[in-house]
Amino acid sequence: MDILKIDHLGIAVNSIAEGKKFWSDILGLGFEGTETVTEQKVTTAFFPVGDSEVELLESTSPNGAVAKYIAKRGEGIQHVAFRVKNIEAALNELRKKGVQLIDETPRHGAGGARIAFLHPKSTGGVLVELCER
Ligand code: CMX
Repeated sequence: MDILKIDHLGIAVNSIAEGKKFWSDILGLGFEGTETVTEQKVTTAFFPVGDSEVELLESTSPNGAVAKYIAKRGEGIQHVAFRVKNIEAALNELRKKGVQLIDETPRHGAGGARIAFLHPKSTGGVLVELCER
């Protein structure tokens, strides 16, 4: 499978407005505005860093994946996203290798990306996102 780069690091926060104070106001990263992905019950904010990005994730619902993550572990890095050339080919390869997929087929993510998650139980405890743009 062709993994091109780390696309972004997803960081779960209670509030993007609060999180932005560190990532943008203090570190000086650019702020590209927010986007709500209703299907994922999350509002996202991207901060470009060189060829990758930091993504802050604020839940839109108490039963969303990000809210559940914060309730269990507190704020912090929630997932690592790899940019792949062909997401279907990557999922097929991982399926054959016995990796537990959360998404059998790609779904819609922020910024028009097609994304799919791999289960942390199959990856040594890290929620991994594949992302094709
Ligand atoms: N990183 C590492 N481990 C995680 C995790 C994370 N982000 N989220 C959950 N886990 C662990 C839990 O700690 C738990 O481990 P134990 O069984 O050892 O306690 C295990 O995975 C299962 O967790 P759970 O609480 O039983 O199940 P959930 O209902 O919380 O579901 C998961 C977990 C990963 C399947 C679910 O959160 C999911 O489908 N995530 C993918 C979607 C997502 O996170 N979307 C938000 C980002 C949107 C975007 O970037 O666009």
